[in-house]
Amino acid sequence: MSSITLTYFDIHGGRGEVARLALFIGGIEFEDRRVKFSDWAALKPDTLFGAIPVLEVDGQLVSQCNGINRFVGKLAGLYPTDPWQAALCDEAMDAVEDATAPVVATFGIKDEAELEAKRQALVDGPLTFYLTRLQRRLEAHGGEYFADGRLTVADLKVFVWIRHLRSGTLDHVPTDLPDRVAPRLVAHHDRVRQHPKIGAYYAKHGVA
Ligand SMILES: N[C@@H](CCC(=O)N[C@@H](CS)C(=O)NCC(=O)O)C(=O)O
Repeated sequence: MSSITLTYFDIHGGRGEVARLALFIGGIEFEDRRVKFSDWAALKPDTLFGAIPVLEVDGQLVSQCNGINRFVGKLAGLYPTDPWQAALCDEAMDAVEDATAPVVATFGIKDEAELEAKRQALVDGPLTFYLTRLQRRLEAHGGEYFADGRLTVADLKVFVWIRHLRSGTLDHVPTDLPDRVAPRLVAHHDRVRQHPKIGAYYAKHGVA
């Protein structure tokens, strides 16, 4: 039995959330090390690439969220063994990363008018684009799952992303954007949310 620690910010979302969910679904014991934003500056220089999530397995460290998702997905039985299905799973996870990068680039903009303009450009550009294209990929695979005809880490990744977009925590991004642009991704989100283990996970953390 390996000793596993996942280090990520103390939020119910973001790049570390998929691994937390996958480990929980797989019934794999791990230390959920949650970093407060106020503690981050002190910790950052000691991380592998100055960023989290970081996974520690039996004293060895690895970073990069989708690599971590693949690793824990394999442990938890949530990653395809078939190479083609694995590629489809990776495609969806990396598309979410592509969609996330320009949003992250707007974090820290202090000028409200500039932030509004940049977020509006995201809504009209990459966010609508990736929502539309991911919905198309979901439909191409039957409409229920992104790969392997079953729940994989790709479904968890898209679920966490859609939840974030609808959460209202991204100023100037309308919370109904996914509903308007990609209703099948919202239906997918709702289905994943109803998975008994996902329900149990958020009940445990007191999240609605
Ligand atoms: N390519 C990395 C990106 C990791 C990353 O940028 N993480 C963010 C949180 S989601 C972070 O650590 N931000 C704090 C910082 O860069 O100082 C991955 O996929 O894990």
